Amino acid sequence: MKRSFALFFFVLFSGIAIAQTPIVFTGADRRPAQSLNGEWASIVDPYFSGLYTFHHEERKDGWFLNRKARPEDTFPTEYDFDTAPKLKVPGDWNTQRASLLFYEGPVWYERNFTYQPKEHSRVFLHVGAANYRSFWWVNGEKTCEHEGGYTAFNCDVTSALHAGDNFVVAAVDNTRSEDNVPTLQTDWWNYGGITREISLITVPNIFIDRYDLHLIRTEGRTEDSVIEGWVHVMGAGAGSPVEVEIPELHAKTESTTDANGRAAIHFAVRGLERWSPESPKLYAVKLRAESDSIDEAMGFRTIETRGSEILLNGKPIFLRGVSIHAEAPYRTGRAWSDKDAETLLGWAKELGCNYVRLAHYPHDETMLRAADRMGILVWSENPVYWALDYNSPEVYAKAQQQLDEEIGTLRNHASIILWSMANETPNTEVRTEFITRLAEHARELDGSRLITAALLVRSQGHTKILDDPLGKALDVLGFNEYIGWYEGNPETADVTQWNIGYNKPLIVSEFGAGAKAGLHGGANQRWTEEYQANVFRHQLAMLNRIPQLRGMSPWVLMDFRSPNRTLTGIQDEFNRKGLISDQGVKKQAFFVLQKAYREHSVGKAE
Ligand code: GCB
Repeated sequence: MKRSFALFFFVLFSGIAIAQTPIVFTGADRRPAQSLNGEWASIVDPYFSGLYTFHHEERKDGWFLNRKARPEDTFPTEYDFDTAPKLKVPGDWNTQRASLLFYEGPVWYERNFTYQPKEHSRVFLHVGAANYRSFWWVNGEKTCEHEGGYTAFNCDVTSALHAGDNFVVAAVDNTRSEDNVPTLQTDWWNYGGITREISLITVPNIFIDRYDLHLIRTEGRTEDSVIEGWVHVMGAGAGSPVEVEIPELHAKTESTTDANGRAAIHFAVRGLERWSPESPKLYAVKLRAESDSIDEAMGFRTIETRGSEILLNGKPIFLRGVSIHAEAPYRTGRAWSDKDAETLLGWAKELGCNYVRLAHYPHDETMLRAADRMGILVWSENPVYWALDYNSPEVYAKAQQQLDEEIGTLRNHASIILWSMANETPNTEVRTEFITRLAEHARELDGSRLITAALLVRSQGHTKILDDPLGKALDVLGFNEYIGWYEGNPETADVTQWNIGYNKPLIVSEFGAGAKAGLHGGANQRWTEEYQANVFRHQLAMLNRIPQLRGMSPWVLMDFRSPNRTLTGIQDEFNRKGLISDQGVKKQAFFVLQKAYREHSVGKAE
């Protein structure tokens, strides 16, 4: 018997349900939803014995059955979600329970809910993110598995649900591994758990799953506005009608799906106000297909390069930015709420930023909605960080899958202008091929934005050279450097020359220095606020001497947890390069940068 036949019979007769691959939605947060946020029962299972037998076979009676012990049982049931302690969802487990601060491994989650089915509809479990690998069952039936800790995914749970009482069980495993993206080494906390919001989304049988609407580039002309893109309708054949309407502009267009369920959109609009940091205008946009409709809130703007310029809506712009981790202000842990997003982006605005680099993985949709509203341009990043196994096709597939999910989910946010492919990767041929391929893939998915990456530079005496061959694949160059911190002293910046090997716009994606808030001393005494401020003064003067500098995002807005940072009394497992402490205390360097941004004394005048 051929192998495929054998597999077919095995599946047919073993009764094992093959879980579906989760799918990507655009605008999932615009759907009516039943929230599953709240308290979930949790069981910490370091040996994963809820999923594997003592001979490491996958269990048929795993903890996903949520079994209750009965008096007539002739065997023990050694787990019980009803008596297990709770964890808050969304939330990382590390900052919720002291014993889990450093925990890496599987944790089981369980939650009961009631559900009333609607006719002619499909139901998806929408997970904002679960780090890193997660397995999902509804009423004991496996519904999906997902890999990647920072992207949203949707599992079809329609057939597993029933009217009345239901339960969902998840096993979330944040074990680091060499062939994960990111890999073993990172400089941030490996927060585990269901870290972002979770809900049940109900859609009609035939529904809009993905769409892309953007303003076409006009090479500087702003009088004509043409919006183009596409709407994909899941379950539709050829010829199904699709409508896009912007009521405020009295603009409406109709199209029909092709054989792949995709309807091309192209329509001219009059009187469109372009989205920009000064005026972050969002329009209500209505999408309709069959019996489905979505109400979006979207901004329209163009982003392009011309020589070494970055043009927003046709005009040169300098990106006054800062890097941000998705770390929660005041309480630490993974950020997820509107309030977290508004606090972080509010600080960026106070600093004088028109731009942020959301490092080092895709942030959640809440953050992007806030950036859209607040008028902050965004660099969004794929977690291809440091030294992945660039030889491995499996690792490439994982990186591409995460990029597909990132772009697929976030592609309609006007705030995002840059897709970043990678951060500080080793300069080798396989790495260049790997990331060039990713960049090509990103361009195919979304030709309306710019592609970048944070590169490394090399030194020759006092000259820093940027000639990484990966620069060829990018529209905008990014690089990180730590003059005054990991090399030399603050004054080293004064004698540093720059040799940039490409005529492209350049963003200095990181520079910075560590300082403990409240620690004072001389301007050359490490870890003091004065030292950090001194590094910023010398850095800003130096960066201003790079002719093609078009932006910067110093490292980093707020102190964040990192297990690599062990200095007792100073770091205490926090990276202290924040301009603001994790408790919201502004350090001196914050005000140095704020002055430069407010006075526009850094970067080319716009
Ligand atoms: C870097 C990394 C960033 C680190 C930072 C540091 O170059 O890109 O993830 O946290 O340096 O503080 O060393």
